[in-house]
Amino acid sequence: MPDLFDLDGAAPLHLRAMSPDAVILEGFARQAVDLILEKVLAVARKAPFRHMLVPGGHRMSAATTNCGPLGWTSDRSGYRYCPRDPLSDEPWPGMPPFLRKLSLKAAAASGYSGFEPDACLITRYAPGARLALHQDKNERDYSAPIVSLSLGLPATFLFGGTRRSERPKRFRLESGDAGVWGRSARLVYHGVAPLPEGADEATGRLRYCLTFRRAG
Ligand code: MD3
Ligand code: FE
Repeated sequence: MPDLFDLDGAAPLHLRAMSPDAVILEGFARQAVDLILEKVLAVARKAPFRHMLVPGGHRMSAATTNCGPLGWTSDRSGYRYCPRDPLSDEPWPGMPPFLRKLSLKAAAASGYSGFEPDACLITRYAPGARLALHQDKNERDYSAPIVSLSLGLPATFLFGGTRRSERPKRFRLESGDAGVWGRSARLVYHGVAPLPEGADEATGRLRYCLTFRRAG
């Protein structure tokens, strides 16, 4: 494995704090982008990306899939975590150990030891796709952080407050950046601005975001 992941080694961590409990580990997984992408595409061969229907009746502009024991799903009646892919009625693909370990290292580097994710939601953005301001509150236990890995085209992340009315601050998320969101940041409103056109050497005109969660 590349040296970068020897956190006991000399690899420097570039931290950007959005708030006291929301931190970006810049370039944390930059050396692993190709391998992460390979794992994502392997998951998507078994559980294809799809545009979920949301309670308002619209379809999401971003496409999603999952790996791990639980997967995030949505339909007209609401959001929930399920052990099976509703498209196939099969269990979600297993969480690749390499991805799980990366998420544990990012969590540990940010002060969360013992992170045990049971869900990894993978979101794919094409140009124009966005994620409206929302809270992640379908998980059972908010004491666990959410760990994210960004892959491919850069995006503008919107980081608000615990009330929807708070105007969000904008941050750029680049390929290989990790994020760790816990404690006072766990229930913050956040979103992603419409993805601009671009060309990434690994993903072409796409962005992927992996979010590791303790859902059940
Ligand atoms: C801050 N995804 O999947 S990842 C999501 O870039 C989601 O695809 C965004 O929001 C994306 O729900 C952002 C970073 C992230 C994830 C969860 C958070 C930031 C968060 C939960 C609370 C606060
Ligand atoms: Fe979210």
